[in-house]
Amino acid sequence: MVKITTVKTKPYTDQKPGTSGLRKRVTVFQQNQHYAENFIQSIISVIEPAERQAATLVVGGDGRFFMKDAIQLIVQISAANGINHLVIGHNGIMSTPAVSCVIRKRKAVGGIILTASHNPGGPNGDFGIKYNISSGGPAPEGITNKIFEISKSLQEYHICPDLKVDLSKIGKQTFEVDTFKPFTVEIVDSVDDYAEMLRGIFDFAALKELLSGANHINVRLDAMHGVVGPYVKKIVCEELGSPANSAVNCVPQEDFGGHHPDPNLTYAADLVKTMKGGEYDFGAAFDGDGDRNMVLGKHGFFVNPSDSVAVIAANIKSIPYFQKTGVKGLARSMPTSGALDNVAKTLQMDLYETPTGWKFFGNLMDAGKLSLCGEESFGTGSDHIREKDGLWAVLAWLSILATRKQSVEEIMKDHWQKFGRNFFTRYDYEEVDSDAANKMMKDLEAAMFDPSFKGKKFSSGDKTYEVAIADNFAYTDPVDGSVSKNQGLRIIFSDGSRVIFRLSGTGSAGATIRLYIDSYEKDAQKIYQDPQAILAPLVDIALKLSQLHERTGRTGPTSCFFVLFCFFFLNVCLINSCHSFVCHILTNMERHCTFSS
Ligand code: VG1
Ligand code: CO
Repeated sequence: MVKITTVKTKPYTDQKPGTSGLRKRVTVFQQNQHYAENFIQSIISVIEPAERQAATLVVGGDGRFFMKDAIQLIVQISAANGINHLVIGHNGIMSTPAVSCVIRKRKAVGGIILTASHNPGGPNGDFGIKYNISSGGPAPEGITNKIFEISKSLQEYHICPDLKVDLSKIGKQTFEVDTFKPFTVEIVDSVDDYAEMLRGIFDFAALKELLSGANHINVRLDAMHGVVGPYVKKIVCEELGSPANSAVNCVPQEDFGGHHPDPNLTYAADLVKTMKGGEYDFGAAFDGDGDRNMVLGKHGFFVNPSDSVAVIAANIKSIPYFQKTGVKGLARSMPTSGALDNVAKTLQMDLYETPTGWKFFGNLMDAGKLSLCGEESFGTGSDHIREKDGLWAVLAWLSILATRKQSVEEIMKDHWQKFGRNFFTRYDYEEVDSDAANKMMKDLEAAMFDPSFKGKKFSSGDKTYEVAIADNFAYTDPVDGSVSKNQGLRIIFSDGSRVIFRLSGTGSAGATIRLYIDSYEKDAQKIYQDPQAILAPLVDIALKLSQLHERTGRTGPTSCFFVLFCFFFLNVCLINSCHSFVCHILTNMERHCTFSS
């Protein structure tokens, strides 16, 4: 019989889940007494006691430092609170999309994911705990608010301190706990259920032909020492026949090898460099927990994430799953470029614009209104689960390559020709003083809400933009009517160009201000223009209007999309054979400007 102990504790005031769970430095979880215990108890407390004795919870994480400690606490606290059954990934490993898949398949009441996504790991890095509900999706705001409320008044938690499970042993372990029904911990293969799901979505025979048939393409996939490694190995290499050396950094590490497990041009620099060599036709990288993806074509041709979802939408019939389900609707987060809107309009599909964060897509999917969605922050996914899904996105792209028999670059350029092009950039100002950031947003909002603001003209160089709409984005969920306010300050000009300011909800220190710029060009003659030149006047206007630099004491962003511009140049100039000149610019610009999200 395992003993239950009730431990007295003091509530914390800062356990408010952000865009995607509670994220803090590892030291915050480790050094503050009962910090992790309190939050885990607060999560479990939102599950009705009456439900718990029939409840299954799925648990898994991205392998980062402190994950195994947190899982043992979840086991001990679940048992003491009368949860009946836990399903845990082998050695604790399970990607975010796989947890979503397993919650749905096992009809669990929910799941707990241990990850801080693309944030660095290790003893001085970040840790995170996220709660997902029975649909498999991140808990909506109604539930995360409840968790936060409980955490602010928590006086005690229940735990079975002597209960220990062996996370390395696949199979069931059962324990007698007090008067409860026997408590079962089931350790499952991290990949099996997820792989089976993908087999039902894609044409694996066609993908196998593409990756290992007579006229196969060469791919390079970088798991960045995150959780997706075992998935890539088993599915892409073993099953679809891609050679073993086409997948790199596939062993999950507690500190991600000391790197940021962030799939973008800065942090996936090794992949970019390898791709530039021209040996590979298709490249991709994933983040720590496997929900983000970056897609590259031959010679490092970069696919902007806002474009990626638009291309998948325009070619959606290449994926057998959608032939079966039909296409119910499309969605993007508000700051994501309007590339998807152009596809929706042309193909006469419904388009939804939601606040940042995957949790807002869930209701639309559950209600049968949404099939495919994406975010500018390297997230793409569909209603096969309720999380964004990095490997799914890669197989979606490979399905399009298999069907169209064209290169990534040809497909992208063809898309711009047909739908026009959205030029997009994002500037991140990380770890700025919170008070300064809040004040800047408040003052900017006040200026925007002045009645004279609408219709006002702003100029930079020879460009003039007239304000058509200025608001603080609020979203009313079309399914349950819930309202989410303060989702970003949005200025839309009369030509459709947009400037957006938003405070990040995933940082672990200070505030992060994000500035997003989106500008659309339909003229086929102009779609290969220098994006930097096109966006520069809007950046200039945005910075002047907000006084962002003056207010934060910064002279430039911590990171931005400029590197992306360089890659664009590289491609154009490769065609014009001025390769070495561009490489020179590229190296210089990379030195001055990074991009992360
Ligand atoms: C960021 C991105 C957002 C994404 C979120 C979680 O949030 O902007 O699009 O959904 O991270 O992604 P924010 O609030 O910092 O802008 V993940 O892969 O970190 O779970
Ligand atoms: Co992630």
